[in-house]
Order: sequence, then C-alpha cells, then structure tokens
Amino acid sequence: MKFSANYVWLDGRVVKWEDAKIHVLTHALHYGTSIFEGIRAYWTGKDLLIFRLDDHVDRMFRSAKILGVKVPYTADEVRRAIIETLRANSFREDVYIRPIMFVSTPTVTLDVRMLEVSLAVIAFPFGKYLPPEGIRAAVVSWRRVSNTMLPVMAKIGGIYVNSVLALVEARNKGFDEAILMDANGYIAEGSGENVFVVRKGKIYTPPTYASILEGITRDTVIKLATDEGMYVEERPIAREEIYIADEVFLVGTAAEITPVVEIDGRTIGNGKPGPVTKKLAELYAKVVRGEVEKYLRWVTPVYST
Ligand code: PY5
Repeated sequence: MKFSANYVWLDGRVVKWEDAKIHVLTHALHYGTSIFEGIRAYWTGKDLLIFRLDDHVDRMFRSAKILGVKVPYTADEVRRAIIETLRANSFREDVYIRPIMFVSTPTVTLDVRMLEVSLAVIAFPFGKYLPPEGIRAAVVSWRRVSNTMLPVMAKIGGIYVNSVLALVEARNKGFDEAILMDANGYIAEGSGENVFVVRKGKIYTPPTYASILEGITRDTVIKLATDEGMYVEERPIAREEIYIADEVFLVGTAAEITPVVEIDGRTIGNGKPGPVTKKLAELYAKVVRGEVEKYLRWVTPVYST
C-alpha cells in the first residue's frame, strides 16, 4: 500500500505532501514523545463522513495531559485542522486520517513540560488494514506493557514499540496478527486492535485494567451490541478461553471488525467468521456511512457543513 495525498496540514498551514518535513533533532523522533490518532472518514457517494471525530480529538488531549505536554491548540482548532485537511485534498473515497502532536523542539532534555508541540494532520486514501474474511493470530511472548510502566490508555508514539515487537514476532511465525497478554497473563489486545470473544451467545472483552488502549471502536461495538439486545461484559479473559471461544474478533479504527478464525494453530468455531461477528461487522459498516439514523451523532460531514 502506498500512502500519499496532495496536501498535509502542518502547524497551521496546508503544505504540499512532499514539503511536510521536520528536523532530524525533533524530540519525538528520539524519545517517542508524540501523540497520535487513527481516524477514518467514509465516502457515501455524496459526502465524506468522519467517524467519531470528537471522541478521537478528546483522546488526543487526554494523551497530551498524561504525557505532561502543553498543546498550543484547542480541541476545536484540531477538529477544524482535520476538516481543512480533507477539504484541501478534495477526497471522494474512504480515507484514513492520522493527526499527530509531537514534541518538536530540537533538544536533548527529557523535561517536556515547556517544549514546543507541533501538530500535523496527514490523510490518505485507505482500504482494509487486515483481511476482512478472517485472520490467523498468535499469542506472542511479548507482554502488553503494564500501566505501572507506561500509560497504555494514552496513544503515545513510544508505547508503540511494544506493538511493533509483538506484530513482528507474529509475522515471523507466519501469522497475520499478534495478540498480547497483560503482565498477569490475561488477554490484553492485538497490536493495534481490541479483542472480543463470543461464548454461548455472550460477548466478552478485556477490561481497561488489562493494560488496553480504551478503543473508540471497542466502545462503538459495546454500544451497538448492547442496543441490539446482546449480552456484553468486560472481564478478564484467560489465554485458553480464546481457543475455545465460538467466535473471536478484533476491533479498531484501521481493522474495523476483523474476524479471527485461527489462534496458535487452534481453529476458532468452525474456522469461518461467526454469526455475531458478521452481524456486528455489517451493522458497523452501515453506521460509519451514516446509514443508521440512531447513530448519526457519531458522524461529521466534511463537505456539507
Ligand atoms: N489498541 C491499540 C494498541 C491500538 O493501536 C488501537 C488503534 C486500538 C486498540 C483500537 O483503538 P480505536 O478503536 O480507538 O482505533 N490502532 C490504530 C488504528 O487506527 C492503528 C495502529 C497501527 O486503528
């Protein structure tokens, strides 16, 4: 997949893609002091709809607070920058949006409190992140970094080294995706997705104290399933429980709802995406395109406002 578009938003200006450059002594490049989001916008044929824009921007500010940096923008300015980026590129297809705040001062100090924070918004056409027909996953040996060591609730660049190592381990073993356990040996999440399991018609997902990122798609799925009258519970999930689940699926902005059909060589269910996964994936696909009245509050139109 080649990532590109015509324009990038960088510190208040819309610049050409090839001109969106930063210095090699940028703090975030050395220490991972960046805060990013992954957001999708869906083309309906008439307009481009950003999914849960406010929630993603709010999480950015929460991540900045946790890191302890001062952001020189308001949430409204970040939302407007995102919309401006999409309009500048005149996208008429599904896109992925990557807003990133990063400590940009060229310095060696670790004291980020007074350092400069830059904001960039990069957006580009994007299709599927994982094969939607179902993936093979491995529980990897790298554990999900614990809340006592790094704030996993924050989407901070440096924390992603954990995900990179996990995914590389899974791919080296021939699997599509990694599933990480937390420090206590319970299932935490995928390298870039939250995990759900279905057993006897009930849906379970690890709680926030299992060192997970509080995913916005996870929240969406919990709400959709609950509204559909399904039973959903947040509780610790043991490794062996995912082997014997009827269905397992991963959720995230990039992954959307991806069925897992095999884990560590064990077939999940009958090896095909199960009915609960399919039902939720179909509903999610409609909701993000603004086709379900009840959830219109979650979409922000780019061109018609
Ligand atoms: N857990 C981790 C570690 C994540 O990186 C992500 C998102 C999620 C869960 C799901 O969060 P949300 O539903 O809020 O997106 N991952 C990025 C994404 O855009 C991609 C990282 C490669 O989906």
